[in-house]
Amino acid sequence: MNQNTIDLLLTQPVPESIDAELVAAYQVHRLYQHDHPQQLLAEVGPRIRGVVTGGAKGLSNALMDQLPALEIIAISGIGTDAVDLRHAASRGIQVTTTPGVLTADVADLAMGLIISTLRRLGEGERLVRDGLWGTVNLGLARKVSGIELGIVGLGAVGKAIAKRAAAFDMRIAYNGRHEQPGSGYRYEADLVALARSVDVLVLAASADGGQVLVTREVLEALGPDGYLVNVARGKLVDEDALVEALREGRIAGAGLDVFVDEPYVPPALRDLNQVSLQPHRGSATLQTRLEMGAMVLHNLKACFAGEVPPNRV
Ligand code: 8YV
Repeated sequence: MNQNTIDLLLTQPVPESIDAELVAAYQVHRLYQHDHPQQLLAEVGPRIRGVVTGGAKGLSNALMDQLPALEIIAISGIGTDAVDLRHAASRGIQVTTTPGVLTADVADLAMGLIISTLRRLGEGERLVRDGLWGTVNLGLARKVSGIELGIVGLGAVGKAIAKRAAAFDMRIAYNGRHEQPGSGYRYEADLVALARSVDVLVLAASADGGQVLVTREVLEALGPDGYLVNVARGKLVDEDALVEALREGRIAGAGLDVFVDEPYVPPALRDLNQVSLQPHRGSATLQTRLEMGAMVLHNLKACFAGEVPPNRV
């Protein structure tokens, strides 16, 4: 079959070379380039057989339902929380992800946010850039090496964070659905108790269950000397409670790569100095995005060849 007859919908950009490979094999339609997406959907929606999207963006049921010929949702990412898997299954639509290749990047960013937040790198940089060195006293930071680190979700990313944290002499505890005997880290079944016992709580859990893990109570337990770092999903946190806790000094600071309603970031968070912010950059390195793109291409190819895609969820 001539693959060029297959119509694909891209909800967000992919690296140039991956885009070129998609264009060589498929009819590519770019939803993100359209000011009037409904116009594009009215025109090509009935022909679309594949969607390429990101983990955070996913695909709404409303959009899925405008694509009657859809066979595959190829996620460039690991999170499936923004796709209704049951709805997709009921339509016989396959969903694929790109596991493994982004683990190191996300763990690296978690360490970056821990260091940036505790050592106040953003504030220091702003002070230097603003020409205020020697005029304004930044105050002392929080030592990173040797802290007690609580990891929420000891999956691939959580384990990669633990491995890196060990090199910083951090003592590691974790919370998750199950204890993982043999991990070598302290398990704490109660998230409030974990928050109470650590200096930094880092979120690396999946949001598939739709649950808010970091509640007011968890933030209270983290306390005025505790920090929250999130490289998983914004919706795992009660964002309003987080803003309040930060404003009132009931936690010490936060390092955030993800937010409830991206790309919206509550203005209060942008105003707070003790917060490090990133625009969802966990897997955003060229090397990793190329590997993710290659997996997306394999998954699409297998699906349209009538085979089981290698990374079907
Ligand atoms: C990116 C992610 O947002 O893997 C995920 O679930 O959230 C990130 O890697 C994204 O998927 C990039 O397309």
